[in-house]
Amino acid sequence: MPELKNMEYDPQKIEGKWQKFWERKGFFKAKDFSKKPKKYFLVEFPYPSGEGLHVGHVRGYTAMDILSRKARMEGNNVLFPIGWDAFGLPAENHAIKTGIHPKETTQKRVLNYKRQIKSLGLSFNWKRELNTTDPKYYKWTQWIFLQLFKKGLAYQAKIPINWCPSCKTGLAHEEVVSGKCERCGKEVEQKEIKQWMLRITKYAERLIEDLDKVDYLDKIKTQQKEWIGKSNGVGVKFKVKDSSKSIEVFTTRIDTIFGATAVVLAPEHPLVSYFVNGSKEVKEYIKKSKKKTEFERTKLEKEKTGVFTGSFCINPLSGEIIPIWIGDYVVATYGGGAVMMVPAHDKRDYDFAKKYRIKIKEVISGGDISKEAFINYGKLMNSGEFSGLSSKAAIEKITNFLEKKKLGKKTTKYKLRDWVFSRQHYWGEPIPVIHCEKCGVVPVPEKDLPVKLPFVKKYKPTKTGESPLALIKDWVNVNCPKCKGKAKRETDTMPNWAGSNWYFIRYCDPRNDKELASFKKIRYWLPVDWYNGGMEHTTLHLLYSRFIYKFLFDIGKVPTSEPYKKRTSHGIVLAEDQRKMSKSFGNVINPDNIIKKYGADTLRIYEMFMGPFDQAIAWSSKSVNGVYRFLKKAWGLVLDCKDNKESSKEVKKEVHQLNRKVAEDLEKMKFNTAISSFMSFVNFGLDNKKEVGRDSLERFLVLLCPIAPHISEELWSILGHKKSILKEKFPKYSRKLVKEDNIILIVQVNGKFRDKIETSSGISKEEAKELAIARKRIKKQIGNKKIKKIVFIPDKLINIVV
Ligand code: ANZ
Ligand code: ZN
Repeated sequence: MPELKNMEYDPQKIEGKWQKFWERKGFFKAKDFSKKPKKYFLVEFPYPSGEGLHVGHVRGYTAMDILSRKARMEGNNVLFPIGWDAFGLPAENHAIKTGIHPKETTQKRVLNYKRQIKSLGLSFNWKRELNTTDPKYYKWTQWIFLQLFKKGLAYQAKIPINWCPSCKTGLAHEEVVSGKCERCGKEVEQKEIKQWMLRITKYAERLIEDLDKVDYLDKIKTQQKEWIGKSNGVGVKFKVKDSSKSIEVFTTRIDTIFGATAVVLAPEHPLVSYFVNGSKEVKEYIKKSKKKTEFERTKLEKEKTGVFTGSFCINPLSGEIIPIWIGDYVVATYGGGAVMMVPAHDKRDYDFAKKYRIKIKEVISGGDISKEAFINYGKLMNSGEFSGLSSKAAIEKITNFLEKKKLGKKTTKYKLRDWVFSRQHYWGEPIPVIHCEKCGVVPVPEKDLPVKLPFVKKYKPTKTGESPLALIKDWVNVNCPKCKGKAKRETDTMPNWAGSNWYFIRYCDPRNDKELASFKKIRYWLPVDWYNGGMEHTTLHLLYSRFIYKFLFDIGKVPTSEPYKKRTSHGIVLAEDQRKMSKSFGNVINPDNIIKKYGADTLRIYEMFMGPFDQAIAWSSKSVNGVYRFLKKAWGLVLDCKDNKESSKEVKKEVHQLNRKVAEDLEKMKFNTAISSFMSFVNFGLDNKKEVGRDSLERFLVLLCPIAPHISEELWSILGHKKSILKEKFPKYSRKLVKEDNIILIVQVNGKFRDKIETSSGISKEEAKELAIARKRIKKQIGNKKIKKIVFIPDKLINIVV
C-alpha cells in the first residue's frame, strides 16, 4: 500500500465521518431482554448550563465510554444512556435576568451539549434520551411523591430551615456548604416556614447497613456513613430539683457521668420556656441564638455562649446538685437537644466551663485537665463504685445500672435529618397536592398527573417568599378533588434532586406512559452495574437516590434494595494554574477548542492519561500536545505495515504484554498506566519497524479502539477491513507469551525478608506497593504502623520501611 504512506493523520477528516457511521448503524443500541449478559453503565446526566460541557464531564464520561465500548466488544448487551437534568436555579436566574422562558433556554443548551457530546464520540444510546423537565417524565417524579405521601413519608412541617436570602428559597441541609448557599455563596439564615419534608431518617439504618452489599470506593462509603452519623449512646434522665420534671440528655460517654457538672439545653428545647420565668437576659439570649445558623453555632473553634437558667438538677449517679444552662452549641434537632456537660473530658464543655466558671471534675485518668480536656478513653476515677474500671467496661456497667433503675436507656441516634423537599421556585416539578379549606391536604388524583407547570410572566419569587406560581390565580384556584369545594394548589416546587432520584430507572423504559417503567424491563436491567460520578454528590444525589430506590423497593416497584452495584468517582479537572476552572478567573478550558485543534481522540486519551483517575489534576497543554504526537506516531507505524507479514516473537511478546496490561488496567480504572503502555509499544514498534507485522498492529488497534475509537476505526479500514472494528472481539492475551516475562519480587519489611510475589515484569513502584500490602503476611507485619519509606528495585525487590 505505498500510496498510503503520504496520508497524514487528520482527525478533522475522520472523526465526524465515523460518528455518523456508528449512529447510522445503531451500534450503541441496548436490547431489552437480549440473551447476552447485560451491563448497565451509568454516568451522572448533566445539568445543561450556559457554559456548555466542562472538561470535568469529559473525564467521567470518557472513562465510562471506554468501559462500555470494551464490554460490547466482550459480547455484552450494554446500556449506556444519557439525558438531561434540566430543572434548577441557573436557568431560572437567567429567566429573571432576560425574561426568556427557562424552557427555551434549556432547549438551546441541550442542543449545544448534545453537539459537544457527539463530537467526543461517546457511545451513548440516544434512543433512550430523557429530560427531567418533560411533563411525560415528571409525571412520574410527581407520582413517586404521591406514593411517599400515601405512606406518610412526605409530610409538612413548620420548622426553622436554612434560608438563602439571595435566592429567596429554603435549602436542604446538604445544599449549605460552610454556612453558605451552595448556589450563590450567600450566608444562609434561619427562617421558620412550612415545608414539605421527606422522611429519609426512617431509612437511616438501612442506608448504612446496605453499604455492605455494594462495591463503592471506600471513601464514598465512609463519607455516607459519616453523614448519616450513627451514634450508639445512652439517654439519661436528670431530675430537676424541686420539680416533677426531668431532662433527658443523650451521651456517647456514659463512663464520664460522674464528671457531669451541669446540664445544657438548646435554646429551642421545649423545657426552656418552663425555666425562663420572664428573665430578660435569658429571653434575649434565646432570641439572638435563634438567628444564628447551625453551622455558626456548632463550629468547634467558635466561642461558646450561654446563660444560666437559675434552676438546678440532680446528677443521677453522683447525686450532686448541678446547674441547668442554656447554650447554643447544643443543637435542638439532635439527641433531644440536651447534653450533660462534662468539662474535664469534652472540648466544647471545657471551653464553656472555663468561660462561665463551672466546676471541672476529672473522672477519667490519664490527662492533665488543668491544661485541656482529656477526651480519650481511660480508667475511671472519682466515680464511686465504678472507679478503677476501664471506660469500655464502665460504659457497659453504668448503662446496665441505669437501665435497671429505669433512669436511662441504650439509644441510637443519627445525624441525618429529614430532607427539606420544598423550593419556592418556578422552574421545578410542582408538588402535586391541593389544599382544601375543608379536607386539608388532598393529593392530586393519579389520573390527573402530571400537574403541569403553567406559563408565568415573572420568574422572581414573590415578596412573601412564595414561588411565582402563587400569583397565577387561575392555576392556583381549583376545586377540591374530594369535596369539590374551594381549594388551592400547592405552589412549592420540588428541589432539582427530585428528577435525578430515579432517572436511571426510567432509562430502562423511557417512553412508558402507563408506569414509571415496566417491571420486566427494570428487572432485566437493574441494578446499575457501574455508576461513576462526582465525589461532591456522595451525600446528595447518591444518598437521595438510594433512599428513593429503597422506598420503591418497599412498594414493589423495583427488584433489588440497592440501585448501584458499583460506584466510583473521578477527580476534578483543575485549570492549568492549579485553581478551579471558573469564568471569573478566565481559565476555563473549552473541550470544543481542544477537539478543533487536536481531535476528540487526543482529548479523550489526554483526559484519561493526565493522572490517576480518582485524583484531582491540573490541565496541561503540553501533555495534550504529547498525546497528539503519540497518535501521529501510531498512525505512521500502522501505515508502514507490510502486507501480511508476521511479527517477530519479540514483538508478539510485547503486544501480548500490552494486551494484558490494558485488559487489567481498564477494569481497575487505571487508564493512565494503560495509556503509557500503548505509548511504549508504539515507541518499541518504531524502533523495531522491520519486525512489526500486521498481526500485532491489528491487535494494537483493537485494544486502542475503546479509548481512541476514531483513529482505530480509520486505520482498521485503511488496513483493508470492510467491517467496523467495533465488531471485533476484545482480544485475549496469550498466557504463554506473557508468562515468560514473569518475575519474582522479593518483599521486605524493614529490610527483613517477609514474602515473595510472582508478577509481570516492569510493574511500577506504586503497583508493587499495592501488591505487597495486599498480602496477608505483609499486612500483619505493617499493622497500623505508618509507612515511612519504600525502597524499590524494579523487577527484584521492594522494601517497606515502617
Ligand atoms: C457527655 C460527654 C462526655 C460527651 C464526654 C462527649 C464527651 P456524637 O458522637 O456526635 O453522637 N451531644 C449530644 N447531643 C447534642 C446536641 N444536641 N448538640 C450538641 N452536642 C450534643 O456525639 C455525642 C455527644 O455529643 C454526646 O456525648 C454529647 O456530649 C454531645 F467526655 O455527653 B457527650
Ligand atoms: Zn375538600
